[in-house]
Amino acid sequence: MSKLFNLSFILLLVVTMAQAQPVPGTDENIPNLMTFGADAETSWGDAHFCQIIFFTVPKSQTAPIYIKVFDPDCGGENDEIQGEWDTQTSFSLYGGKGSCSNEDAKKINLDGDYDEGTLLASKTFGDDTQYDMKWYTFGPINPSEGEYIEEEGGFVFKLIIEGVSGDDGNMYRLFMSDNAQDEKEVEGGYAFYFKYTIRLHDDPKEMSHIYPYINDSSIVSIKQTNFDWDSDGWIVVRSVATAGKFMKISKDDEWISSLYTIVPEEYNTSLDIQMKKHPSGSIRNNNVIIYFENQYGELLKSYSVPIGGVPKYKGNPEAEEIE
Ligand SMILES: [Ca+2]
Ligand SMILES: [Ca+2]
Ligand SMILES: [Ca+2]
Repeated sequence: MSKLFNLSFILLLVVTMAQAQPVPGTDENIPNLMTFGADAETSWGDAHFCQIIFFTVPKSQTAPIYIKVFDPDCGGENDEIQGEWDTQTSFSLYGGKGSCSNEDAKKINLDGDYDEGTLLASKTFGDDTQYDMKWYTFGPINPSEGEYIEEEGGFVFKLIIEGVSGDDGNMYRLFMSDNAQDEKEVEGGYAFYFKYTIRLHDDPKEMSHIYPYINDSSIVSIKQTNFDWDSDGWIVVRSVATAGKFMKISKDDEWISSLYTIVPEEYNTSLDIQMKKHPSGSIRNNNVIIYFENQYGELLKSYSVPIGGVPKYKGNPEAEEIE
């Protein structure tokens, strides 16, 4: 990656990173992240029982930061019971050398050295009413405890969420805050991920989004893969060059992939992956996995807010219909 590109990318980050630290992000409009216990049937919508989310703190930030988890327990409100509540979910925060640059941490599975780095904090939650619908706070954390990654313009932390045991679904949200008491953004900070396991809305009027970033001019196509979509509605990609193209969606307990061709206008822009439910609203409590790869099989980064803003189609407005 060239120095010039680095600089322009970081400038884009700086100007677009308001509201960057809730995960799922405000623009994503996704209700919750989801991780099932490792003993769950995959047909409930989780196949890996893990989620890895990265947080970048700009190098200008010297004051401590806090990583907060809303509803970290699995029980009571906001979670999905199977039989009785018996699920343990661990949240582990890593920093230091290798934590975020290790290639295994950028894969879909918990294989190899995905947990490389220094374990800064970890907590396992069961059916803990004291954390039900409440925030749990990791920190204070010194920004320099993250791994410095020049391409990201700062120190990066890795949060691994793992469904250790049990068969229930744990829903939660995350926030990187500059103080322990409430949720206040770290200026210029942001979150990114390579794979999302999420709960979709029940309300068909809501549209959710994911914003993978096309960072490299060697990308000629991307492959999207999703799991257990229950044939619910549509996934449509929009971009500066595409008014709207359908991507394939999976059935119950099924993986499916489809290809999308990248054109040069899309380099250094985000794609807007729109997830729209079927208007009948008949599919409820829909948990799904989605990720994107380039033609080399490397996972693309998606950002909790779109880098460079939500992409606007720049073609003929009369052509603005879904192909
Ligand atoms: Ca259970
Ligand atoms: Ca929960
Ligand atoms: Ca599902």
